[in-house]
Amino acid sequence: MSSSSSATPKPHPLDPLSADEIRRAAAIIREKRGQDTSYVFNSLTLKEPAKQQMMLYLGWVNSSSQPKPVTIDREVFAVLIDRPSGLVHEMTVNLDKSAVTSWNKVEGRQPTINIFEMLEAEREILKDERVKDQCRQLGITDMSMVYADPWGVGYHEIKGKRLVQALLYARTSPDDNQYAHPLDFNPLYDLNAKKVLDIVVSKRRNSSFERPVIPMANHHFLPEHLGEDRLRKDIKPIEITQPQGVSFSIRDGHQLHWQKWDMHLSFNYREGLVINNLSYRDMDSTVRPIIYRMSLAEMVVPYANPYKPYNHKMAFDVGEYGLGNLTNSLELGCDCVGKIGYLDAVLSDLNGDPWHIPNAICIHEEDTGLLFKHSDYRTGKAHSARSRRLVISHIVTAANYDYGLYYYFYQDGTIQYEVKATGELNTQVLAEDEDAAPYGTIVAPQVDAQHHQHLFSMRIDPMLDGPNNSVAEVDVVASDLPVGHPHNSVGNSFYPVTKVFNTTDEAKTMASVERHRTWKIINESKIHPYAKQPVGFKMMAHPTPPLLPKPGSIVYERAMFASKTLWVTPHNDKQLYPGGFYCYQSEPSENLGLPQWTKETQNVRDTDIVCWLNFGITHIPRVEDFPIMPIETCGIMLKPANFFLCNPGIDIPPSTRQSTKSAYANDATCCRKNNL
Ligand code: ABN
Ligand code: CU
Repeated sequence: MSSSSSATPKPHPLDPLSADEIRRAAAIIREKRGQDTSYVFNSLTLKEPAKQQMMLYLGWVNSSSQPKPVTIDREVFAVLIDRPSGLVHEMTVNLDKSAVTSWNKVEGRQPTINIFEMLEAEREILKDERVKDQCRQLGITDMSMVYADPWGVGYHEIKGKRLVQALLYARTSPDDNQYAHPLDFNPLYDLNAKKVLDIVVSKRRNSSFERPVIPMANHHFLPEHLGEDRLRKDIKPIEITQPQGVSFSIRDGHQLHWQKWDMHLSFNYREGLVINNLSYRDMDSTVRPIIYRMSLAEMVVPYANPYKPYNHKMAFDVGEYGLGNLTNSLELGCDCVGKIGYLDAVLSDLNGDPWHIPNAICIHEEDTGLLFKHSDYRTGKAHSARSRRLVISHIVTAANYDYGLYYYFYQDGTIQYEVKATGELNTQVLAEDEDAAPYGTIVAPQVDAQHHQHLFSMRIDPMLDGPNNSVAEVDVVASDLPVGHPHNSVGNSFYPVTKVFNTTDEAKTMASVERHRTWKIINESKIHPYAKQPVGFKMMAHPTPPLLPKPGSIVYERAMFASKTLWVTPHNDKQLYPGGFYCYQSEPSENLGLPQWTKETQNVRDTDIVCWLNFGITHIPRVEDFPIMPIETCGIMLKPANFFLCNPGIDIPPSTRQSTKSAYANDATCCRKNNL
């Protein structure tokens, strides 16, 4: 990632790799592998320095035994795949030493699939004679009208191969909505051998037909297809202007400053955007560290249909495909409006060459209504402060779905992460007389949008006023004293019950709406002078559905991270992905990631911890989600809770009619005329 405007002379240790660094790392690896050219570069990414080293570098901890490092070597973590054998090579390259410093050969594991492998798979699948023959049986002879979305298989009984199942669709024109014309068979394809291995034709469930007639009715949403006449004519422009420019600044390409917030932005092929070293400047100018590192570390989209081949639909869009790999290049004026700071991303392709995503990350400010207001009803004096948030976002396209991924920072210390799910429902074909219930909704004739969940896992490595933190669960309950008791005489009493987690086992917890459950990251060494409690930030993930597939199912065992709302683990530099590093085709019985790391009970109290906060949506598609889905949101929020000495936003200056350039709506058409 590089700033569109300025070059970075010397990288910060957490800066993503530059194009030049990617080129150099690939060259060092090529030289090391010599004549052997039977491999592709799966990923080349920054090997992040150990947290302990970074804390010294940042001055966030002091050590009498260890000096503050002035520079940290730039290291690259590379994953290569041999073709056709599928052997995986993990290599570490030290760019300062121009050397490969470690090389592991890994058997039986599948790394994240990248966009170049997906495009290659689609080309090969559509050339296959058996695929063409299946299309002919459905009455389709023009293969240029057929499209293949290569999905991971979840887990497959065929072992040792890098597999995708292709979901096939037809298009009536190159930019038609293909999800309106699903085909009824899925080729199973080996990415390393570049071969179709099998074709699975889905069976009709309650139909008199053996194969459906593919629905070819168009369900368009692009304006050029809808036609000018169908577009609304009564929308007047809203313009967002910031006549004095923006209130944020970006230093050295990745260091972001906005009012009292400071942070470092990074980006990688897997998690996409990563927020590092987040701090807030308090009223007395003390810089208070809050989070060391935060990212969307995994997600799973389990589908509900129990029949072949659809029971293999369980997308881990972070670990299987990579949010960085799936990131869009954003468009000024539509994806983000107003004055926008963009950062470009640089990833790598199958040859180990840099691959640029211009305008990958959008940084801007938004007015979010009132931050606070009070009117004195006696004097009529009112004071209102408007709330503004800093938005840092990127948008990913995961085949049919698109996810807007938004970090928000507010003036009162609130941190929010929001996912906006949009794009297109994943659809399957039905025969003319077939129904979809109870596993899907018929969103257009013969088009079945199967029920599913979107479950996300946020990795939050906190740093509240120091590296040692704890987590407390806070439930709000009615007093258990009977009505009439001296301490509950009229029965109104309720209170929060706080339980600090001591161990990884205690910390595996579920959301509870009835108990208004929240969690609090606290620093037990720092007692708030007024509240007489440890300083803290509360965490909320409401409303969070449970993972619906059953224990013992493939998806439950592979995505066990989603079976709890919160997990807390002791910090470990190697534990970044809650479904495991090699989650592509992971073995259910291995329970990779969080369940494996927490098999043994470990202390999580007053130590360096990581919180894994899960949230999501259970999506029963609506007809109105088709042909393109209006945004559905979910997310988490962190709020200071007895961290500051008062509302940290009280110093927001009042806004006025002049400062906001507000005006009455047009008299002739609106409210004032009607005295409203
Ligand atoms: N949602 C599964 C997926 C993501 C990206 C590409 C193909 C399939
Ligand atoms: Cu959905």
